Order: sequence, then structure tokens, then C-alpha cells
Amino acid sequence: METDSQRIKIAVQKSGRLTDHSLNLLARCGLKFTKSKDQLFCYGENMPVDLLLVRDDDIPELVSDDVCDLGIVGLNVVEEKRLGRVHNGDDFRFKQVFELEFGHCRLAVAAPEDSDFSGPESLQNSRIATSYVNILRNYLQENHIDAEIVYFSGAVEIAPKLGKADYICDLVSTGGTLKANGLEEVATVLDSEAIVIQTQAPLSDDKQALVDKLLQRLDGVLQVHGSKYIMLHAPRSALSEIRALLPGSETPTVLPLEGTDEKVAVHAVCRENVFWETLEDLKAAGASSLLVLPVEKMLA
Ligand code: PRT
Ligand code: ZN
Repeated sequence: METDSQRIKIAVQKSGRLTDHSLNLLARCGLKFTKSKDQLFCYGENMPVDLLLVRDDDIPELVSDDVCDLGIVGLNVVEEKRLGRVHNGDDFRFKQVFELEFGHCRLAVAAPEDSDFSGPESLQNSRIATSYVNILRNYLQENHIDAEIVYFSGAVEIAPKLGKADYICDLVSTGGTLKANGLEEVATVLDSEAIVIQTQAPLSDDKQALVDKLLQRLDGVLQVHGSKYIMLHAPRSALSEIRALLPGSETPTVLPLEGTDEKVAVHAVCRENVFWETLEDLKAAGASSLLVLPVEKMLA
């Protein structure tokens, strides 16, 4: 009989910017879940894989402390926790397995619009407000800068107006929040996106096989992202030119066409989007009957 300890647990943000993307990604891996009444747990219906729905800040620890086997969380949160543990001389025990294609943002230093920031050295002897104390401390050390870090748990962008800091260091995606507060981005501290982290604790053979299967599916889903399947007819004489025009494709399949020796059918998986311009270039090179299809699943 399957016991609880044989099931995989994945920590996912309960409610926030990463939640929908994370659940969608797992659904695309073929996983189906039923949510518990308290909305804190999702039971895996078709595979022994359950979700723990938590605050994103708790995810690195849940994985590092082996409560969960995998976690989906922003690199910014992982780095902040990791550097915090390093700073305190503690262990961090997880490995990063995948970069995902959502949750993009950057941790950046921003200055009041009228400031004359000319590079990291302008931060010398300044006060910088942030919730990312450990990442900022590390950045300042790497740039040999002495500055005071002022901790803000939220609403960091109001610190300069309150006279609490000269600069801020916060997450930015569109830049709209900074602009609305009379601030401008002056230096990038960390480029971030959602990542998958995995426990380093040894797993039973069955569990390890399940984790490997899941990671292989994730890899397939990520590879498919943006990939297209392209089919066309091409004169044999133009094959090399047409191959060179196919964006991000590996060796295409070339098939004979009934009733003609001069033309062949070419099928290829393109790992990038195929734009109208590419189709027009392919046509100009002699291709005809062009068809571009989305790719749903891929297993290497
Ligand atoms: O409740 P819980 O603790 O789980 O959630 P949270 O409020 O801490 O996190 P949440 O849901 O806001 O963000 C989760 C993750 O999304 C972050 O850790 C980042 O990895 C990623 N992410 C991507 C962002 C942003 N973009 C983002 N723009 N996280 C926060 N912001 C905030 C930023 O702090 C600032 O206040 O949005 C504002 C700036 O946005 P722009 O578009 O105006 O520049
Ligand atoms: Zn959080």
C-alpha cells in the first residue's frame, strides 16, 4: 500500500503572482489535484504528487528542511534565504533544477529622479531601504561599498519621501511603481524569475524515480514553450538555403513527395517562434504549402 512518505510534496505559492503560473505548469505536466477545504493542500488524483500551498517566503526552507521535495519560487526569494543562511553560518540544502519562464523581475537600486547617481560608488555612505537585506549586503560587499541598509518589510518605495533612506532596493517589473513614486532604476542587483528547487535529501528509489519522471515532464513542457512544428514543400535544389532559414531547428525530416523528384516535404521542430517574416523568406527561397503548428508535448 502507498504510504504518505512515498508521495512527493511540492511547495507552491498559495496566493500571489506565481500561483496561477505554477498550477498551470503542473497541469501541463499531466497532474490533476483536488484542493482541501482549507485551501492549504492539493491532493494529487492521478499521481502520488501533492501540493502544499504556502507563502512564497516559506518555500526555500520547506525544501531545504526536507518537508517538501520540490518547490516553485522566485530566485530573489531563494537567494535572499540562501545568503541569510550563509551569513549566519547555517547550511542550505537544496539544488536549483529549472528556470521557468514566468515571474520575471529584477531586484534593482532606485534613486529619486533628481539624484546624480553615476554608478555603484554613488551608494557610498548612503542609506538604502530594502526588504532584501542579504542580497543587498552581498552586492555592496562585492562592490566594496560601505552603506547603511534600512530594513522595510513592505512599501519600500516610500522610504526616500519619508526621509528614511537615500535610495531603495526593490523588485521591479514594469517600472510603473517607481515612476509613480518619483524614483528611477539606476542599477540591477539581481535578475530574477521563478525557479524549481529540489531537496538534497536522499530519496527512496520509488520516490526518486517519480521525481525524475516529473522533472522530465517539466523539461518537456519548458522545451515546448514557444516551439513550433513547421511543414513545407521545397525544391531539392533549395534545401540547404531553406534549412538555414528555419529558426532554431535541429536536423529536419526530409520526405519524398509522390509523383515528383524535384520537390520534397520538409518537417522540422523550431525551438523559437516562427514569424510571418520567416515564412515570407522561406517562400522567397522556393518553399510552398507552408504550415506552422503549435507543439503540445515533447519527450527527448
Ligand atoms: O503572500 P506571499 O508572501 O506568498 O506573496 P508576496 O506578496 O511576497 O509575493 P508576490 O506574489 O507579490 O510575488 C511573488 C514573486 O513574484 C516575487 O518573489 C518575484 O519573484 C515575482 N515578481 C515578479 C514580483 C514582481 N514581478 C513585482 N513586480 N514580485 C513583486 N513585484 C512588486 C514589487 O515588489 C513592487 O512593489 O511589484 C511592484 C513593482 O512592479 P512594477 O511593475 O510597478 O515595476
Ligand atoms: Zn512573500
